[in-house]
Amino acid sequence: MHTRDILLIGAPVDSGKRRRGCLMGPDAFRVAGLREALEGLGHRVTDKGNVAAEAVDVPDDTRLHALAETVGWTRSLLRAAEEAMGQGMPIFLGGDHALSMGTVAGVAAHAARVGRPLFLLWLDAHSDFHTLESTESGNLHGVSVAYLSGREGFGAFPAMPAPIPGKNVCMIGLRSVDPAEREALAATDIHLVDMRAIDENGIRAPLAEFLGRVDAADGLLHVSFDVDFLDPAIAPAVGTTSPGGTTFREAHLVMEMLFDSGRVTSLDLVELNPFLDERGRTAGLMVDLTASLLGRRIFDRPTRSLA
Ligand code: NNH
Ligand code: MN
Ligand code: MN
Ligand code: MN
Repeated sequence: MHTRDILLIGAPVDSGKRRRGCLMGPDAFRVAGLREALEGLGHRVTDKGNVAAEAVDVPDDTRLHALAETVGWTRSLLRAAEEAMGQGMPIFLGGDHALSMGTVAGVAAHAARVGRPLFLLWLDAHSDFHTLESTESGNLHGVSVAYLSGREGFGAFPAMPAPIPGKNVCMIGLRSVDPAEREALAATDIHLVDMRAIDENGIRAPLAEFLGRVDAADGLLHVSFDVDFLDPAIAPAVGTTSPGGTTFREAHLVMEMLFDSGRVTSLDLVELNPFLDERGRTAGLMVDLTASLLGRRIFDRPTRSLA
C-alpha cells in the first residue's frame, strides 16, 4: 500500500458557536488512538501539537459571536495549513467548523502556488453558507463555505487567497439549510447532495461522479468532515445534532471510496464535542472512519463469491 506522510495538527477552535467543548477535540482524537490507527496502516505520522489563535486587533460585533477570536484562528490556521501542505497530508483535528476557513484557505493558497485546482468535499448536515450579514445565529461555524467561495462581506477576515469555484465544491449529507443559505446556494453551481437524494439513490453515485471530476482535472482534494454528517444515534458527541443523518456503513463507504480515489490531500475532522460523548464512542468512530479513508478495509478487493 502507498505509504503517506501524515501530519496531525490540533486546532482547538471553540469560537464558532456558543456551546463550548470542541476545544477538547484534538486531545480526544489523540486519546482515541488516531496516530496508532494510521501507523498501523503503514503510514508515517507526525503529531505537530496544537496551533494557537493569533492575537488580532478586530473590534467585536454584537451580532456575531467571538468575531475577533475567529479571525485570529483563521489567520494562524491559514499559515499552518499552507506550510503543512508542503510536508505531507495534514489532518486538522478540530475544533469547530469555523476552523475550516483557515485550513482550507491555506490549502487553497498552496494549490494556487503549485498550479493545481482545488476541490472541496463538505460532509455535513449543514451547508455553512451564511455570510456575516445573513447569519441568524451569529455563529461563525455556519459561514465557512461562503468565505471559501469568495462571497462578499467578510471584511475583518483575511482575503480568501484563492476562492474555490462552485463547480469544485460538493456537499453531501445536507438536511438543515437555512432559507438565506438555500437562496444563495441556488445562485451557485455547488453540487448539493441532500439526505433525500441519498435515501433515493444511494451515496455512491454522486460521490463517484464528483471524484471522477477531481480525477479528470488532476485536482487536489480537501475533505471537511463535520461529525453531524453522521446520524446522532451513532455519533452523539456534537452540539448541533440533526436527526436523519448518514449511517455507519454509508459513512465508511464514503471513506473507502475516498481512499480508492487516491485523491485526498488534506482533511478536517470537526465539531467533535468530547464533553457530550458517551464513553468515547464518537471519537472512536471518527478514528475508524479516518482509518478507512487511509486504507483500512475489510478485504482486499475483489471479494470472492462463496457461491
Ligand atoms: N445554519 C445554522 C447556523 O448558521 C447551523 C450551523 N451549524 C452547524 N454547521 N453545525 O455545520 O447557525
Ligand atoms: Mn459544519
Ligand atoms: Mn454541521
Ligand atoms: Mn441559522
